Amino acid sequence: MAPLKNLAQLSLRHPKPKVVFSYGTAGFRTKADLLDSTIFRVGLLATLRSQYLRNRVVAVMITASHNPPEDNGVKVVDPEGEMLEAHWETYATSFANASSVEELQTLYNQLVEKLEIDTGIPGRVIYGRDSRESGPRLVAALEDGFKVSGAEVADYGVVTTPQLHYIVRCLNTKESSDSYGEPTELGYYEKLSEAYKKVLNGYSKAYSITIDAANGVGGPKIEELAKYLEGFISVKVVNNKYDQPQLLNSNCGADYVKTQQKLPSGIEPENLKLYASFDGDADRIVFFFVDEENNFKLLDGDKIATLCASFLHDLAVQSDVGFSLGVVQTAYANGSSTEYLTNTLKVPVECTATGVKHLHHAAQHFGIGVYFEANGHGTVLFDPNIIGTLKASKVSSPAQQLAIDSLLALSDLINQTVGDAISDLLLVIAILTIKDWSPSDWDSCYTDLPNRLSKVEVKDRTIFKTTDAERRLVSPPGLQNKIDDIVKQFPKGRSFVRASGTENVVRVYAESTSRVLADELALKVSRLLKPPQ
Ligand code: G16
Repeated sequence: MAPLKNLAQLSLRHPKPKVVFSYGTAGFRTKADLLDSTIFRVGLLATLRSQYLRNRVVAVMITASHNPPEDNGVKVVDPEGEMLEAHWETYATSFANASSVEELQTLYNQLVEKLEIDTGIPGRVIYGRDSRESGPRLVAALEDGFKVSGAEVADYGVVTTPQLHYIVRCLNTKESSDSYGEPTELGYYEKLSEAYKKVLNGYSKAYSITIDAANGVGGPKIEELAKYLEGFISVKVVNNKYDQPQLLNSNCGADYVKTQQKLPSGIEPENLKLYASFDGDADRIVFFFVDEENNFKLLDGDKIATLCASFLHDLAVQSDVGFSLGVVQTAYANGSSTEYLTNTLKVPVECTATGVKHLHHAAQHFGIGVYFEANGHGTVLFDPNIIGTLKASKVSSPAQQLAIDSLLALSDLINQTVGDAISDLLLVIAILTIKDWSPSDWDSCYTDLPNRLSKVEVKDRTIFKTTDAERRLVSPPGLQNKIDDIVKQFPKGRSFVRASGTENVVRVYAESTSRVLADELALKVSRLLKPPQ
């Protein structure tokens, strides 16, 4: 095969640093100044992915989501808006780690040959980025990659991650009978707002909510959406300085609120009123409120999952269509939430490894699959066959018709491609409005076991290997037994350790019957990870 035109010349502009890259939980993620070569090479890989899929459009998102401002990242999105297929993560990793232009060219040739990719097809790739300062520079590296691969490309500018997932699916379904919508930001706002109005059919109460936008891209986008929902929702956005990227995720945002279990800066709460926090690229959301005794109350991904599962379960029964509904969680799910789902709501619960890609696939096995990570990342998937059945149902009562209409509208309101803070916000508000529930009604469904999520910096996090959906360590040898011995000393104790796929840390999760005990358990397990200095 002839060498790629310009590869040698353009590679020189993007030299590889002496770092080993790995396509992690959500793509490549590290300090932004190390990512130039990786993103240039992702340009080549994304083009090949499109060519392999016979010219379907794939997307590239440049974001580091909840990470600090100096980080950045990149991930490839498949044509239906799903995460990149797992084998291709390995190819991406090998491209990123090629130590010379010659090696990169060889890897490229080998992949083309192995998968019989027709590189005569141009390849179509769209791309977008979050509001980080390093974004434009990294976009330029990506565009250099496209100059080498000759892809047909379109730049969607600063968008939320879920908007790009939505757009790529729309582009790929444009001509088909299951068209997902207009492949534009405008199309996204119109689709969500129209669906919201349909879900709320007959409920006229306007909902007012304050949102902490983490000083990220979600702020201007939710303000834009709110214009389409005047009279239905009223949104006040705080931490909305998306044009000051050094403030991104700083003392605010979904990750801060979840891990610190406290209010973000910039919020002076009114008791019993609902608030929400987005993360930096608006693919996660958590809610919170302050009760009458001024206690901070977190309504995280587990609470969202249980709220949605119970609401959808009732609609499923009323629709009389008969399909399975299940919930997918990870090991980070609070033990009380799993117990509530299993014993009170009586819905099946599955546990997968961390990472939307794992939850998403597991949720596809259900007629309606609700998946949420405790950190607020999740959505609800409707099996396309269920949609068909709902549409074709012979209706015997107005109540049944209402349930069917609601389910169909919900399948449009809920982003089917990936967890989406904006879509999830509307979903939760719609459910609370229809149920006429206050935040404390929602919170009182079950009581979380007190828990603590800590980060520990270690010399080499790659030695931490897990099994059983990340609930147990198999390496380093002997460490799991020591954790088990500590856990036994705590009532309702549970703790596990895993290496983060987005930050250079090891995460320690602990829960027990009181905050003090959960903190103590987390501390004791954390100490095991670091040999005494
Ligand atoms: C990403 C993934 C999530 C995951 C989170 C933390 O979220 O999409 O599925 O829960 O990272 O992963 P880890 O514990 O491996 O660092 P985001 O919002 O940062 O893209």
